[in-house]
Amino acid sequence: MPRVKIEAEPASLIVDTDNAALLIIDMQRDFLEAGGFGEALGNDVTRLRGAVAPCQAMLGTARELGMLVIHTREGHRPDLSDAPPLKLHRGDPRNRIGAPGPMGRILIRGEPGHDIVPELYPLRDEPVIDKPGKGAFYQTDLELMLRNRGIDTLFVCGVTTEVCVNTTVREANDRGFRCIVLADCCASYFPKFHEAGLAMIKAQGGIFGSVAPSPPLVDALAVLSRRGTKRVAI
Ligand code: TIU
Repeated sequence: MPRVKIEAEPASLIVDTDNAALLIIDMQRDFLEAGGFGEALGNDVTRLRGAVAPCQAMLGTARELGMLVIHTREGHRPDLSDAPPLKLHRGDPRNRIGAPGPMGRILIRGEPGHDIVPELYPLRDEPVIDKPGKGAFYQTDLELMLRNRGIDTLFVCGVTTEVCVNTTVREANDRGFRCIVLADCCASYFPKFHEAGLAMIKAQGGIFGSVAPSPPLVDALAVLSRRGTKRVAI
């Protein structure tokens, strides 16, 4: 059984990597690049760039090991029928969901801005979950996919720490999945919210999950890969 020990907070953990998946949340051009949804909301999108390289390293080592990798994207159908009016009517009408922007219609499936940044682009066999909400379990088949593959542990990366990452981790926790949030692989437009988002997850004995830095995990997974303990894909 391929196992890694992770020095996480609030406590160290042992993970059987055959039962773990890497979940990369919403690393989309709409959030990370100028002219997308994140900027339309008034944010400085450069604040998220720091998470890209750590995510790339984690993604590379997960792929080498044959770990299940799942990507998510927040966005809506072109006819907006899956978007609650409350969400649609938020903010300046010129910058709302569905409005035209330099990367196509804002936060709409199929538009360039909705897609994942090139550095972390999914491989053909990696599931991509299109989600209408902040949480990756809400109105998606993510839970079914995880249960079908016997996954009980999620390494969670992505943006933003306090919004879609936190919402997804809370949803996962209620469904019995253990989450290990990789701190440097997540980012927020607000550094204080990034820290608070991580603090809320690991407080009270890990009330929603655990938090760990990615580099030691990347190294430990690389050792497993070299030993040839690649997961047999289902
Ligand atoms: N606004 C913000 O911080 N985040 C989102 O709207 N979506 C995600 O976090 N993906």
